[in-house]
Amino acid sequence: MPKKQQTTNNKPQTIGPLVGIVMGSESDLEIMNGAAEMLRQFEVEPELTIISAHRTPERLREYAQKAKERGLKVIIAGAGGAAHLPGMIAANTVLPVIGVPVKSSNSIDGWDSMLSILQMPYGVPVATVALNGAKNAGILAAQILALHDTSIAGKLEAFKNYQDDIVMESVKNVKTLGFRNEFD
Ligand code: RP5
Repeated sequence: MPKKQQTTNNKPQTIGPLVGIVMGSESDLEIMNGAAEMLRQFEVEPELTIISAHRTPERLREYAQKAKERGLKVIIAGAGGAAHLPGMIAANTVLPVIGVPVKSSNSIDGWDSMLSILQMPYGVPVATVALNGAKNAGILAAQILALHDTSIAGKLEAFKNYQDDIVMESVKNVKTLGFRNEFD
């Protein structure tokens, strides 16, 4: 459901999605859904669709060129194999693009996708996360939005604290196994 915000004349106005998640094929969805799940943890509901750089080049161009005027702030793009989607999205918009290399069925162990997304030429950056790192792409997108949204920033702080708690729980567990630790 799109969020509503109160306008000055008190009529609620629908806010469009702030993050667009795109991927080259439906076969990428299992991985790319991680970005959507992560964003929902910060109460950001992204839009999500399929765009293939090679099979739907016109659709790619239209999506990237209209993204800013449609109100998107960040685009997360994932693809496998010869993964030109993130780079070509970045070529057609000034919005920040986060690239997710996907280890797909047609991939040479993920390397083709990683290098295609990582090795962008000067002037057209793509912020590349780890292979299949869609969850981190979701967190990074939330961090970008949090620069201008204190509510998302607060949720990110809570997420960091939660991660700290999980590690400290492990520290306690490992201590009980009898290993030497003079730090804690
Ligand atoms: C890429 O080729 C897609 O992003 C996907 O990772 C991979 C395989 O696509 P399908 O053959 O499953 O459509 O373009």
